[in-house]
Amino acid sequence: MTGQNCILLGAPLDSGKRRLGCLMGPDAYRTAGLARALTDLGHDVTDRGNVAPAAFTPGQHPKLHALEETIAWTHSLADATQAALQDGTPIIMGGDHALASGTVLGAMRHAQAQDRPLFVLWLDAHSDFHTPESTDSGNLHGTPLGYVTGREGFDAFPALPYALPHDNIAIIGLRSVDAAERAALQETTIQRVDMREIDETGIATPLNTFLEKVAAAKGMLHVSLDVDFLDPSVAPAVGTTVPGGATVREGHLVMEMLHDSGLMTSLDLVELNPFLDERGRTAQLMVDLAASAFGRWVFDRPTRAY
Ligand code: Z70
Ligand code: MN
Ligand code: MN
Ligand code: MN
Repeated sequence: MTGQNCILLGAPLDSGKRRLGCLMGPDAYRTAGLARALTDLGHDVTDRGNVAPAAFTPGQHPKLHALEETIAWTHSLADATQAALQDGTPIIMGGDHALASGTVLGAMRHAQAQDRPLFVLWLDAHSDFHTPESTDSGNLHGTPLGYVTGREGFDAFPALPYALPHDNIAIIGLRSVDAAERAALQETTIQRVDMREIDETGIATPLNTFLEKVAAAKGMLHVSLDVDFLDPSVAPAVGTTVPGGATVREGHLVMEMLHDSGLMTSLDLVELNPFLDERGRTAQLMVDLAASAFGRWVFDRPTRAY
């Protein structure tokens, strides 16, 4: 594959939960050398700086934290992601996972304009499938997949052009799913890959199943990588640590397979909290994983044809 046009977008959104720090994420990725890692691989890289939320007036909601701010970010990030997709491959440097309501919405609009289906790969310990009603925590970073699939209760958010079909989604890395999310997920055809399945079959098998589906549909593919997909022993810089996560090797394998597939059209890097990091090691690991997704390799090998 020849060089891509990588477009870095900073999304210092910290409104999706109460613990602060993800707003430092974009600068941590810049400090860890994300742009340089991509240019070293032969890509063109443009850093468009940080996106800002649309204008909003903070309100008081009995349960939901920072609803208006999160909605304001959803508007601006959808616009910024859609615009970047017209020029290249956006890499969104988060920011907590509430930002994906905006980035996936932008990707949905772009895919629709291209008359192509959008697929979403969610790499996460959590399913983030709550609605504003079903969430116990009130943290909207637990809701973006609920929003983009058209679940109820998101009336104050930007209107969706269509509901993202369940068949177009895979969640890999699951090990912390709330009861209400599990009940709702089990009613869907979303491909749900928990750590047990990864242990039993390896991570390549379910990922191949999904990538084959994307390729057969000539789809676009948005990938949303939550730091807590990884085990906290190797990625400590995250507010919600869940033991038993993906290894460094599993993380790289997923990213290498994404590169070889040639299918990924946009990428979120979310939930990095540099305030909780140890000498930048989590930021560095996320940069290395991104590099694998853009073609860093050890040896050439015949690539699988999807
Ligand atoms: C829980 C909730 C969550 C990410 C934590 C956790 C949600 N299901 N998502 N970290 N990325 O509060 O709704
Ligand atoms: Mn808007
Ligand atoms: Mn998440
Ligand atoms: Mn998570």
